[in-house]
Amino acid sequence: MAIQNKHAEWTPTEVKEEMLKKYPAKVARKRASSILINEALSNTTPEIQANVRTIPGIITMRGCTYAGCKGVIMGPTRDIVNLVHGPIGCSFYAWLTRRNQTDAGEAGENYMTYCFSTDMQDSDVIFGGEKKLKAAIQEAYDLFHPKGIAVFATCPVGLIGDDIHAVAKEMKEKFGDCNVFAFSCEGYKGVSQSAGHHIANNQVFKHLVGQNDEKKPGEYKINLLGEYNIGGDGFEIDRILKLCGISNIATFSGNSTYDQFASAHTADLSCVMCHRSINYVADMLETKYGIPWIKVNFIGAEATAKSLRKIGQYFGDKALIDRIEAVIAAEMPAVKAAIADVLPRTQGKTAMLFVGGSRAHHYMELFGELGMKTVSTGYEFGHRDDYEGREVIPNLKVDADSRNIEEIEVEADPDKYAPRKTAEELKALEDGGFEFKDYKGLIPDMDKGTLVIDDLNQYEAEKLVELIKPDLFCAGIKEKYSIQKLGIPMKQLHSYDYGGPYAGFKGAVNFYKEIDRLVNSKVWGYMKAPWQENPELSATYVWE
Ligand code: CFM
Repeated sequence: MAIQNKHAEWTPTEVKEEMLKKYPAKVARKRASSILINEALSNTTPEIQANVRTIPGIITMRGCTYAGCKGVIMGPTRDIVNLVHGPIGCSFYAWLTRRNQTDAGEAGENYMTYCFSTDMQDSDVIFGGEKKLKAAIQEAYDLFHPKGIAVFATCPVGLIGDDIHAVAKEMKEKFGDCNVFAFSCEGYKGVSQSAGHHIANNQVFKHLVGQNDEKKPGEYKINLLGEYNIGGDGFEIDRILKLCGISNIATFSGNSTYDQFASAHTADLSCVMCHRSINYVADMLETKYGIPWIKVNFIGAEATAKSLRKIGQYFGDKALIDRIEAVIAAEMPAVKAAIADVLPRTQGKTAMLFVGGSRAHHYMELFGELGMKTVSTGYEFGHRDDYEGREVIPNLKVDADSRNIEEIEVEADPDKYAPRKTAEELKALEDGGFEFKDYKGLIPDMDKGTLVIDDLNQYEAEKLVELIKPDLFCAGIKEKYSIQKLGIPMKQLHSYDYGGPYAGFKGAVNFYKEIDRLVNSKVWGYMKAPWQENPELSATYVWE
């Protein structure tokens, strides 16, 4: 039966039951804890199960630890050679597949267009791959003389026990003018790419941050953490920051360079976009150097304005605050005009968002601006704090998988620690409602009765769409075609379907137009897959 694009009459409890019905009892029990019907209580946030292993047999939307480290955190850095120690596929399939853009300028170094790999073979797995790794590092150095070479471990490297850190150290000492460091980010290391973020955060902090003390020009210096310049988002944010007179010392890691990481400790405030992937660096920058951090969101015009105002409030300088207001005033008319144009066609439509570890939350802002309702959402690999807020962190269960990831000890630097604000200044800001180190999570922003689902899988996604029939489904490439075959428009929120930017003011306008086009296109409603008319095969599960 083809799905009609109208709202179904299922209650959230029935939807949940339907989603779990086909599972064996044990699987259903486990999945039930990850499917939450939001009660949106005013005093407490309901608890969800997150960051646990995907049940074998389930087709998850998640990626691996290596993907989170090499692809997500280090991938967007253009002048570090990212060398993958492993079979060629791990490097090849991570080669320019994430749309993190970069602009190296006329003479800038850019190695992102290269695919570096040790191309491990059977014999390396049997006899060890360290020699080959050494040779590959040497070759990269001879060819490019980069400032840094980062080595990434893939699954077989961990299994055979190659000591990539020893090799990196040896080569670093040998070269003298090239920082070589390694990441033990084997794909199996954690339950998802989230573990890779943490591993990358640790190593970037240990090996890169704090290397360059040179004072950068600019008055209001910030770091932008957790912004990866997908589809040019970072370019738009940088444009706005520049207009406001705010200097971005380092972006972790969209359009970034070696030197940005090395200078991050000279900024006076860290602004965290994607909390999930980079909150560790934000905390470490504060502990070691005294740089406070705040949560920001540049997805959505209102959210952008709010974030800019928050930065202005932090620095507390009238000239900056006025300039920020002037920029908002200059940018908003185009945004308002675009909303007025699309709103009659988008108002009241519904969306589902299932993306990584932060966008499912951030994009709710943009849909809100379009008058659209997010009826179900969830992360692939968010932790409970991304859902429920940072206050749950002390209560998070440390299981075998989290214990696998190194927690590095960071202390105040004896020479470089300098609190950016006095205790009184901080208190005055906080008394005025300013929030440092805070992230409230996704659940409090969801309406009562909506479904929040962690690690949604292929089967549940189809079921959810069948039952609730949203006007739009947002996820990634793995989900795209199965959703479209159900007759529902699908927008990729990882890669933006070759579109973007969607951040900032100009990005918001791009997004409004794109969503208007998608939710008002009739074509998906006409779709009928061949098997919907003539089923060729029907089957039952063994336990039925
Ligand atoms: Fe952060 Fe990201 Fe995301 Fe993420 Fe990602 Fe991404 Fe993402 Mo894809 S760092 S958690 S690991 S915002 S690649 S730019 S879109 S899953 S929601």
